Amino acid sequence: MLTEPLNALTARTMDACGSPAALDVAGGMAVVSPVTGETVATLAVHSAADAQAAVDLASAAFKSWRMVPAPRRGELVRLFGEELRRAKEDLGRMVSIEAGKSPSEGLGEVQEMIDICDFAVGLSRQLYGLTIATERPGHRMMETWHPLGVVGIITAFNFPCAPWCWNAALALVCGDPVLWKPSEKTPLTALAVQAVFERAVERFGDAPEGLSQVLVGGPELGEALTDSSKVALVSATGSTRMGRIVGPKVAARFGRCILELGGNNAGIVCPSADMDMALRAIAFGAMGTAGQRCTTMRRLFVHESVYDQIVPALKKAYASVSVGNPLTSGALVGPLIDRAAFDSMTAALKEAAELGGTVHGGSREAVEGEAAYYVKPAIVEMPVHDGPVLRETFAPILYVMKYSDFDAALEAHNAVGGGLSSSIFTTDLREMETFLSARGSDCGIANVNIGTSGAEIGGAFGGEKETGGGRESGSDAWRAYMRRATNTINYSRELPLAQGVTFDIG
Ligand code: UN1
Repeated sequence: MLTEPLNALTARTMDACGSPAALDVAGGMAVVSPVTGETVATLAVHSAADAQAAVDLASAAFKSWRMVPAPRRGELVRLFGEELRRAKEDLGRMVSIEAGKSPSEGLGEVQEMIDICDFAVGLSRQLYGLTIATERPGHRMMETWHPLGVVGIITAFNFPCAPWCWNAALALVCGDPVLWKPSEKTPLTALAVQAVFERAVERFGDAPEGLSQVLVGGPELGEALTDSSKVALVSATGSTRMGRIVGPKVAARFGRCILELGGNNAGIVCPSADMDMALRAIAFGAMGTAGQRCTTMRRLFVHESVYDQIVPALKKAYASVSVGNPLTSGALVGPLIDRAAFDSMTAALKEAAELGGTVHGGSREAVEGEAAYYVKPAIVEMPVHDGPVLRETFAPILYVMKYSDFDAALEAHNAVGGGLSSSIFTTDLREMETFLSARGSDCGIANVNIGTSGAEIGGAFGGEKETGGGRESGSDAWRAYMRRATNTINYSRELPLAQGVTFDIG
């Protein structure tokens, strides 16, 4: 039981995060919590002109921030990581209020931010390029990495802060100011994070004004970022539909893009799989965050010899999973974000049934009244790999298909638009290595004996095909936030031309 109204809890949590944002602006943008369907705040919105001013301020900040030594820039991110640790519980609660995540998942999202800050601090001393052998005597060739410019970050409701931080922590150590356009459904978490960032800025002392800014409002603010030649890189997380708009706009002005779009992630359960482990991994991958992760497992191919072993166990787990208010109940599955999500889930299940699918679950649950949308996750046994199975429906639906031939299963696995994440459950070395090979999973993330979701920050995160091709977070993703210069230095007294070309002016 909540001991206070949700809007009071929201105000108290925002206050604890240090956010000065007014939460009851007359005529402002309503922020609705999916937990109860209540409006928890009405916020002032930025105009397109405000966005232009923010871009200009960020451009000015770039001029000085790029000259600050990278390890010193890392110090700001180190302080931010410290402040995040202090604010973890409050930020996690904001994620739960705005996105409907369980406390554990809300805190997990904040932990991803802390982890990427730690990563970025180390990176701030490792932004190095290669020294390359030259064909000319008395010459040296090397690569230098320089700050790129202003980075625009567009984020989605389902991860209201971690993806911002994957981008921002790297961008800041790379010498780039950041401009954040959060989802209209989750602006409060963004404002809370910004307040926590401001605390780090204060302790840091001499960061330029406008190094990190948040733009609250509608699509016209995203457009201001995609259309401005002063925004060097746009990193956008969201639907493939959104990416189809953002990508061409940024490309038309030769800006850079990192796109992290929809997935249609699948698992393959092979005859030799550890069934208990597979069951648990699939349950989290498919039902966690109420099926609203871009990495959610949406399709499952099960070998015919183990189908009757694992599918009944899965159906049991689906029937018994707890669905409830994430703030009060300890339930594993919280609400869908809104009515539109519920409608698209219902429509997909109807379509699946029309194609011969057997639907288990999927009903609306009576939790928190008419304005909140809680559902029993659905598992659908499909006779065909077709229709809604080929699309991403952002809801907890797992389509299960039986297979007999591994290669055919692999082919079906790859026969969808999305290319984000994938898993194989096997203890057979041949199947495992085939899945990870050039003819295996075509996704940006390919896992063995773990689910499709819950990636660590140390790896590059993103996917192929309609997922957009971008990579964020760990590994060498930092390179996207910098520009590379190839430098050739002649320290000889001669001027030999490359490729043996002569040009003797006498
Ligand atoms: C997303 O859903 O946009 O791998 C990001 C995961 C998380 C990130 C998901 N670390 O599930």
